[in-house]
Amino acid sequence: MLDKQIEAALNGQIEMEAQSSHFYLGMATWAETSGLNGTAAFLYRHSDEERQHMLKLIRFVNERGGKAHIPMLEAPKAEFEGLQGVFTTLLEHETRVTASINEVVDLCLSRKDYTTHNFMQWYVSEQIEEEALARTILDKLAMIGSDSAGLYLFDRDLEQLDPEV
Ligand code: OFO
Repeated sequence: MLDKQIEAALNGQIEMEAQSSHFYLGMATWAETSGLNGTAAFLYRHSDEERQHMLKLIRFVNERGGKAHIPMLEAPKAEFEGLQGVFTTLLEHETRVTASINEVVDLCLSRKDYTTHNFMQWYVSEQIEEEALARTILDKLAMIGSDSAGLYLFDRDLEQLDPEV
């Protein structure tokens, strides 16, 4: 049976992953309507992957005798200050997600729930990759600046990039 405090923390994480998916959907829509189809494709895939992260948690909570709560979500941001604005917002959000995952891991250790601790390790590794990817994208954007040929190639490359590297 899942410890009640752990169950609440995992439900909080379900909300964060759902919110990530929702936020990235807002970014994808912005990109698609700004003529950035490669970026939109990347962000739609990212949004789908966040939904998978949420589902994985939902199934875990329910299978361990807890009850997953499907949260109400905050409306995603619809306007951005260009691609820099999108990926800065994304990195800030992912940093919050990482902090939240670390809190769940801490709680697992203090409650001696090694099963959930083990399950959460996948999320710990995933966060390292997601933050690194967002930083690489921001570095590339800083290099490109306002060069339109560079932005065209950046958008085209993002179409092929897997958010779950
Ligand atoms: Fe679920 O990895 Fe981002 O938020």
